[in-house]
Amino acid sequence: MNNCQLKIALQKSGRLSESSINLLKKCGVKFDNGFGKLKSAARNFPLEIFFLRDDDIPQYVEDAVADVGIIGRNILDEENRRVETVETLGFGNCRLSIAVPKSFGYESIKDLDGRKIATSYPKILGDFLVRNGVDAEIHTISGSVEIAPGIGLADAICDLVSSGSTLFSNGLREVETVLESEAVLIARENLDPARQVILNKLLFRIKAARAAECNKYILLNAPDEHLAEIIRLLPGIKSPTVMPLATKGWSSIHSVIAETDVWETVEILKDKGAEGILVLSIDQMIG
Ligand code: PRT
Ligand code: ZN
Repeated sequence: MNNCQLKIALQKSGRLSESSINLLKKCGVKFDNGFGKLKSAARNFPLEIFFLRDDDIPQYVEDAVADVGIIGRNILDEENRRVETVETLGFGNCRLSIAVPKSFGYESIKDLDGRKIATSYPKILGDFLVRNGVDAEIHTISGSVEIAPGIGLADAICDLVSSGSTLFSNGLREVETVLESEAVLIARENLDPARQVILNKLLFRIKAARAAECNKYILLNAPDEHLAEIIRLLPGIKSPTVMPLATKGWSSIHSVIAETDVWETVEILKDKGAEGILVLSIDQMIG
């Protein structure tokens, strides 16, 4: 029996945990992720899941303790490990930004010259400052970065932002975006062929699950005189399915549409006389 398994590291508890677990579940991987578990073996896929702190994942992957892992791009870029990014995952979106107190009078990046910036991301910030010809002092702290200006520790901060409410409640204003981040799947270098096969299988399922998230299945009835225009509006994967209805002069059209286009397209379809429009979620989409 071939008992080769791919070892994947996920964040144990934090902002990426739930989405990482859900992604594997959407890929049809069944496993137990009970509270406090450190590792778990999938029941129906050759995968072993480790639950770790996010900051530790790049090193574990580099050292081949895990074969692949899911982390924020921000951690990956800061750590500079010898690992490969194999897929972007579309969750955990945030940006690493520079923010200054509202009273700062910030006009351009040159205003940071000679200033002190507090951050947990000294490498990414340092590279950004060099690229922009700014000579500022970086003060590395590990947490609660947003309070640094208020307690006189720094003139500005560089931290992760998603809604912006942390900056707002600390009287800070976002002035520069240093990095756009999202969760990524990383893999160790030189994966052996047996594990590469398992990774390819997993990647195939991840891509199908991600494509499904971005698309909707649409069904509608339309008068035949507008069929040609409607077919142009709904190109689908290859082309839409068109079937005659029992009512003469009408057809049923089935297609796939980008989630972002749904409402605008539905409005046009209504103008073309479409009726009984159904928009459904897709579980997996294999092109
Ligand atoms: O315990 P462990 O080390 O595993 O977790 P952690 O506490 O270091 O990380 P965690 O769970 O906070 O974040 C994990 C990853 O989620 C990060 O590395 C990012 O890739 C991603 N992510 C997405 C975020 C945010 N959004 C985010 N908003 N990580 C942190 N924040 C923090 C930010 O640091 C700031 O304190 O949220 C605050 C800002 O949020 P807003 O909504 O007020 O702007
Ligand atoms: Zn962490």
